[in-house]
Amino acid sequence: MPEPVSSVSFPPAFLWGAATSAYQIEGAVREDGRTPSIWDTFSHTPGKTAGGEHGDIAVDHYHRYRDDVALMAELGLGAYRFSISWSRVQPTGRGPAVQRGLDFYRRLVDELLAKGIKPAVTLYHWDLPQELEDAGGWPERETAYRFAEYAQIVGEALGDRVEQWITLNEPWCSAFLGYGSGVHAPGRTEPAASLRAAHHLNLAHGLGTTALRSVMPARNSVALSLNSSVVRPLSQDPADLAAARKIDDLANGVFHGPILHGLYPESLYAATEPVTDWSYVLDGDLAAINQPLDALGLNYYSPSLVSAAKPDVSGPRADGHGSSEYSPWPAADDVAFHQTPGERTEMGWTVDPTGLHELIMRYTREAPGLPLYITENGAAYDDKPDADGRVHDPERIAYLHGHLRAVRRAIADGADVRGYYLWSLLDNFEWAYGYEKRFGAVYVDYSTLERTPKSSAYWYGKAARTGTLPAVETEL
Ligand code: IFM
Repeated sequence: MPEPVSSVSFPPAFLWGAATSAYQIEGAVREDGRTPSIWDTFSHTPGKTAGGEHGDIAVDHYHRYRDDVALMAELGLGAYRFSISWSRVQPTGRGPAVQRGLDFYRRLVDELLAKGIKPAVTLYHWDLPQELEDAGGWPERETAYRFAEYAQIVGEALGDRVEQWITLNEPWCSAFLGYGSGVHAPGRTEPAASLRAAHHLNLAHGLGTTALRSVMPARNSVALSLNSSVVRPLSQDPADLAAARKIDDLANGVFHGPILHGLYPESLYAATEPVTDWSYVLDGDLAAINQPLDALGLNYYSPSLVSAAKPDVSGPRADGHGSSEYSPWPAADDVAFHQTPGERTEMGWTVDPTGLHELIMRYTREAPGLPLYITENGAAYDDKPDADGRVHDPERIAYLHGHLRAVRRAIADGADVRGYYLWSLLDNFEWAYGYEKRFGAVYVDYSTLERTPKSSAYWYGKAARTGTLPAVETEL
């Protein structure tokens, strides 16, 4: 018998959080010593973002963080995942820290702790200091060493109060959207450089983990957040299965291979041979990357459906990662992406909670014993206030309900999922899409920056306070 909808309960210690990232919400890009990151440069380059929008003000969280924390507390959230702007802390990407930059995060953490909300810090959510990109960016090995230095600085400053640490958010996007398709900063379209970037991001994770642990109390947890793809083949045809395998290597194996198992898959080396010889993987790198983790963060939105490309078929790419004439997938011109069937969000991403269950179970097998967190999950919809100024978003409630049920089902199936961070707390700057895609549980009026919790925020807050999913039709 299917479980009655209103009785889906979570373990008492389950963390109910929301997530954001620095460039998407902070604004204040020229304050207190902060210098440009690659996203400042990219978003101010004509033609790179929808309507030329940028994060100069974003949702002004830098000045409104106290109100935002108060809102989280009123909703009943137990945890908040945010990222640190590297160029606020180290304006040139190297050398001593700017204390004014760190002080902002000290104040934010203190405010969260005072309200009983657990902070989770992400060190890198895509905003590389521009000076480091000018020196070559992630395709250069030096950037990994610079990241370790930065990790140590932030660990020293906040490690006494923040227990949950995430080194990198979605390194796939940094490497392959940033240096492959160029739809993200720094906007380079160099397949070989995208694979070098992936390796140096892995190295940065490993060196950063070691640096954090050298300065933080042992009780703290170090993880990273992967946007691992759930890759499904269009058919059981061997060519389609091979296409799915290739994308799985390029989306997942390229990161979890070295991080969890200390090796890159042989099939990845073989598939990428036309593009790179991997000579930048130096002796000792794989051991440096393969640091024991305390947890793994999974970000999930939608699955991918792939097949072998048919020579006579061409058409728009359907891999959901923005439009570019360049592919983010190196050496994969023989793979075609298909739209998965079903209802879609404003991003065009299919709503499919079964993918989240599948992903969790995969990592339960891939990394037995490693606690998992869903560090991002959510949906963009075309939310608008009604005549009374209230924002009703029943589609988002249904989305959250479906995906949280999938998480609960995975726990029942033996997965050790410890928490869930809704993406996102607030409507914000959705990268190349500017402000037109609203992922927030809290609506932001971009002309006044006024915040209005949507009905999904109240629904999710109730789930957080009770540990049980309210019925979807609950009017809150
Ligand atoms: O907004 C992004 C976030 O920065 C990283 N993960 C996906 C989200 C939605 O696209």
